[in-house]
Amino acid sequence: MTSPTPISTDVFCDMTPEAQRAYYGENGFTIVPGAIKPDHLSEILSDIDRLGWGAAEHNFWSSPAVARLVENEAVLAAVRNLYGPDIRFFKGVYVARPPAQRAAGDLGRQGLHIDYGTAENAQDFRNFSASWVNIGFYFTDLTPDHGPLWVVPGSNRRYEIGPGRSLEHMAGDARMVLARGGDAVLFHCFTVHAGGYNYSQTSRRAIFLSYRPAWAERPEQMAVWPDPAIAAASPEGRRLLVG
Ligand SMILES: O=C(O)CCC(=O)C(=O)O
Repeated sequence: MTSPTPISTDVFCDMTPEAQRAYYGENGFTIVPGAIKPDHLSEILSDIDRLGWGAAEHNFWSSPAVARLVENEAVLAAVRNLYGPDIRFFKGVYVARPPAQRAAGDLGRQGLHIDYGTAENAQDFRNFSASWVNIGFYFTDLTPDHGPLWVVPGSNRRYEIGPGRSLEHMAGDARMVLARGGDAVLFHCFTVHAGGYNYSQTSRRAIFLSYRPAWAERPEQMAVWPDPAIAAASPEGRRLLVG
């Protein structure tokens, strides 16, 4: 796959809070370089080996070093800067991608998608929170062959796209992010992105932690418009009101 110059994580070093908000609003993602200190990262990697985690691990609490990431100061400061002081952590999963052979015709990455809505698991209604951010903490350096992250800058502001459908028409605008082990990438729930496949010799390891502003608690039941309003509506109105 051809790609313009990868987005350098250096751009994000020493960003002011104002610049971070502006960049995130414009592009739908931001990076906290070196969010995990080297000693902490070593602890995490040895815990993962010791505990024998496989391709996905939801009980990441079993590693105290990994669980500490939920309160990572640098990342929480960024999330609060972007979403306000009152935030909640609501979802997390560790994901490992072992080395794989490049198959003829494959994209070299997952399909482009957004995390809002059905996302990777149609049964997971937490992804329907009205506003949230997914954070990829990368434990290994990403390279073009080692699972680069792909993002479509500005796709968070594209209102015609939605979850659960092909977004490959945006592939020409996708940029590679070569995060380093210890970096955290924050992507808005509407930002189009995809994780790269791993054609290297070593496993690609990361954890994805999701936060939302407190106000974006998922309602137990979707509100519906009153029946009389629907009955009185034109066909166009009904299309807008029903479902
Ligand atoms: O593997 C990655 O870097 C991205 C993962 C991803 O697409 C997701 O969590 O929705």
